[in-house]
Amino acid sequence: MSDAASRTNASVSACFEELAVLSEILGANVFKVNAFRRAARAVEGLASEACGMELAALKEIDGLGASTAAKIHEFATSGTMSELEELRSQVPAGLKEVLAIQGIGPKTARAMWTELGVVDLATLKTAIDSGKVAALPRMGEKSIAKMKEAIAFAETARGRIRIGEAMPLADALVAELGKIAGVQRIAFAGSLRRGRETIGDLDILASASASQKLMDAFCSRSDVARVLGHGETKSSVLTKSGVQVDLRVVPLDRFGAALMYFTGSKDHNIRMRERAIAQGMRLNEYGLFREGQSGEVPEGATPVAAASEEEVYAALGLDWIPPTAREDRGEIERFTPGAHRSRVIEISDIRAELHCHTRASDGAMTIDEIVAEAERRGFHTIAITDHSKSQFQANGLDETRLRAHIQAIHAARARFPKMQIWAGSEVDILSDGSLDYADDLLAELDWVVASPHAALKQEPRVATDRLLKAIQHPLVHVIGHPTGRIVHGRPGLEPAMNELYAAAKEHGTALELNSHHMRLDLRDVHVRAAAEAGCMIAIDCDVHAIEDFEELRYGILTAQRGLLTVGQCLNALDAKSLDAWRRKKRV
Ligand code: DGT
Ligand code: CA
Ligand code: CA
Ligand code: ZN
Repeated sequence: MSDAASRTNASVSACFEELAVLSEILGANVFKVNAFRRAARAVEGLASEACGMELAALKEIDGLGASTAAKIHEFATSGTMSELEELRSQVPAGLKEVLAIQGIGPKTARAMWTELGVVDLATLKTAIDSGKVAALPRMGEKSIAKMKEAIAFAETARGRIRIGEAMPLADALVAELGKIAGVQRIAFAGSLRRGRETIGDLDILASASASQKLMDAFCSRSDVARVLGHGETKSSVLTKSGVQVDLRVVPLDRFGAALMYFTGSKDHNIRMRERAIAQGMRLNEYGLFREGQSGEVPEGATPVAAASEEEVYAALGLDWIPPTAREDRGEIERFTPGAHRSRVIEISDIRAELHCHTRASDGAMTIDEIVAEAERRGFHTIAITDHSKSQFQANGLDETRLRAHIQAIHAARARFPKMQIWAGSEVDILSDGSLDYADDLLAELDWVVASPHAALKQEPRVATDRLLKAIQHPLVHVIGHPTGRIVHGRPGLEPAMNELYAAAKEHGTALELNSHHMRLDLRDVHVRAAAEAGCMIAIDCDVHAIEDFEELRYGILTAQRGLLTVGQCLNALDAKSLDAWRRKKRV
């Protein structure tokens, strides 16, 4: 989290993109706007760090000029661009939310702002309701209806961040604070520990011999934008990226009870407190206590259990309940000692990646690089599934290129004799449910993932029929990201999920749990229902670059929330069984 770490090409590129958007809103000329956009793309594609380069070298880069190169230089030394700060001060902060609404670009945002006084979502809603937005040029009834929908969606999502953003932040914080002298234990709790797809705020719990020192360090980190509260046992800060972090310090011998309390969920905690009361005890963040003669817990009483979560659950007559199951969805029955339960999937069970993209379409790696990484991770199988021809913006493969790609993938087998390497495709499910390649070509592929990418606003019935058709297709192994939703981005298709589960089971087609934190599709409740319906689930990372393999962590948390058992996860099968499962679709 040092400053140097934030001066990456991605952050430089984001600055230029923001410069482009802000100057467009402010009515700058199109050449200037385009120069910023070009610079954003140029920096994004650089192989080395722009912030480490000399000014003269920067100017030579295709897509950069004297002025944009100077801005990079400024960013490298000061961590910001003065023109960007200047523009930010001229544009209302709330316009960012307005721009994030689908269908509102910088030009429309500018018109709404300058002509209608729209400065944030609230004023946008007022302007829509008063009919003023409809009076803008090129603004149809349909686009206004879509806008309203998008506003409602943005409002429900507001203030929460995706797990893929929260987790690295929490990991870094725990590692950094854990190094401070006197810190005995430290862990994150809350919705993040439960593995929810979005997180409201981060809850960190620590035990420390010198709590004031830890609190001071926490509140003075360079990443802190505002200190919301600074006490000896509880402090809260807002980071520069707008995330609230709460830190609580508790006695070491009460750490388990506190961890349990602050992990939640609230509903789970309520169930546990009721259970304690029914057994003549009281449960709070300080421990589990036996009530005295009066029916109250005496002052200064020693807890029955408090140091570890295991002890607290055991004293309540339960096995330890994993945080992902603490949602008051039947976990008490499930974790009663002696209750039958099949083992839920874990990250170490995963031995195959069945959805990934190479440079042939929109990935960053070669075939050999992907296979080598899969092998390094201890996987036995990799299926290469580049995009099909309709995905032209993702450089999807036409029939000729795909046939050559199949050859190239098969040729890699000689170089990786221990790996099971499959030539596949992520073939588009077109809006009517037909596939983007003809059956004869699909039959030449070892592995077929069929996914919806476009037409994601279909009526539920149309969407259901479209997906059913793909599930029933005899050559399709897996339905990739079945709803096409983006967490915080778009709701995606809303098919009758039960019909999909039934068909998937009947036709032996697996449903994907796409692990990427932007997708998590199927989502946790879907996984649970699909597993109960007897479907097979493929947990894949949709790898486009080497770091995407790490997204598996989010897929596994989601699968655990869905109580997916090892036996129902394709990627947990041994190499032979997985191949046998694959061949059922190839006779
Ligand atoms: P979030 O932050 O909205 O994603 O969700 P959580 O679950 O992290 O909620 P948060 O940060 O408000 O509180 C963390 C945990 O602390 C929560 O899961 C349960 C516990 N907790 C907080 N306030 C209360 C409360 O008023 N009653 C009970 N029973 N538990 C609470
Ligand atoms: Ca929280
Ligand atoms: Ca909190
Ligand atoms: Zn994909």
